Amino acid sequence: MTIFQFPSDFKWGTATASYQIEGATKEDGRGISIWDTFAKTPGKVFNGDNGDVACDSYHRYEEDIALMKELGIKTYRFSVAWPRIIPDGDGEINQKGLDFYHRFVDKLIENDIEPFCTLYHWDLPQALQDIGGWENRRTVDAFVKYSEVMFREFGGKIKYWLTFNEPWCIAFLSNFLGAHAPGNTDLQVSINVGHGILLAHGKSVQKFRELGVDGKIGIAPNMEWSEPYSKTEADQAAADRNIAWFADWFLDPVFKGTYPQIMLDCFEAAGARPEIQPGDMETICQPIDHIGLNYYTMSVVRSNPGGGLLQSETLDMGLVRTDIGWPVESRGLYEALHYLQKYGDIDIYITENGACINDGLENGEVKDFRRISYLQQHIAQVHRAINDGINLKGYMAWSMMDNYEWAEGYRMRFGLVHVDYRSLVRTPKESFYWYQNVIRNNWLETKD
Ligand code: GCO
Repeated sequence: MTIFQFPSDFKWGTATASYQIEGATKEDGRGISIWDTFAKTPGKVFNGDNGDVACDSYHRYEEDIALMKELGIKTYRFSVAWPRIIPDGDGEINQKGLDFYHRFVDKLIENDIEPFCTLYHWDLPQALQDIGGWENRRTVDAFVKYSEVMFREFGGKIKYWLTFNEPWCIAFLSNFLGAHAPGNTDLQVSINVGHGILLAHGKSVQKFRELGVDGKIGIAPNMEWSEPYSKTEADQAAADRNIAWFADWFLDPVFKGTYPQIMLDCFEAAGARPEIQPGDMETICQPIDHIGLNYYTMSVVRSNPGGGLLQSETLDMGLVRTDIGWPVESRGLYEALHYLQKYGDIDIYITENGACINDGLENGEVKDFRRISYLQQHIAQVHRAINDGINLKGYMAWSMMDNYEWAEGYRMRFGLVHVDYRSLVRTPKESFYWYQNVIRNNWLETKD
């Protein structure tokens, strides 16, 4: 048996996002978001599922927080639905939306759970998409206004902030691959969108500093770690492109004020490039306090001229997969953490990590042992990274509970707590009790 002891101030947590859990999409003045529209567009989401009810956490948050308390988490990462705060994105402020998040955040604090707030986890007000979304600089300014409202209302109460969740998904998954709202399939649009959110990030960080908010702010990229199939230069370059697409494309501008050449070349070959106005890169490049890393899987790639945008292909290495089909390789998390060191010795939080395991209820229990095994392997790598001296401050499991898995609807389950979508009854899974033990002990125990 090996015991991996964690630092005493390590922040164990869980994560969710507004559209995935809240429901109540038509209540208390909430405006429409691009996910409401996308979910109701035939053929976009499995089974036509939408977030109208989801986990109904808008009404059941007290019950959810009681479960968090039982789990023992120190911190809870959630996102705010912009259309609840400013229904059309840029106009009137909706007091009822603010009131909801005040009640919610107060309840977390009352239970000694640190709120960790994401400002944008994909529910863009539809009215802003209608004027061009992130391609239009009015959307950028509207985001800064929305974030200012949030900083003024919640500054000091919420100490940990993230501007954007998974810029790669917002830009490329949603606007080049077309799999998420708004569903565009245009490389130039996706690059414009990426540039728009980077600008919004930079301006929002400037606002945060200007207001002297008592707290810390950063951004949460998702990284799929990639390794080359062989030692050839071509395969190495293919792996480098794969990593840079997720990470460097967004983090180089934030930390260095430039886009990475390797991706500029790649996009240029496909006829696309960022449209940069004077001052943009300086605005984007603001000192931040932490990086949130979302990590799920890794890939082995090789060069394949003619193989799509990245001129590469992903090989099936026969690894165990989760029920959503993603290969399990915890070492990728460790490598990704080391990779991020090129941006300096900055605080890092794992803001998402978890497994889609669809085991259901049997006799009132969910025996999701494959999720436990996934978490155990990944948390061991977290420990290894801390031992190497990486400034890793916390780990947030995705997800607190089963929820709306975007284009997959409700069929894919990532939760530590099972949700019956008919009765909305919550049932903690085996993994919940396993994680509860890890948190209580502040160590991870392995059998070998
Ligand atoms: C994410 C997503 C989550 C997903 C999770 C599993 O940030 O990718 O934000 O919302 O549900 O990653 O796919």
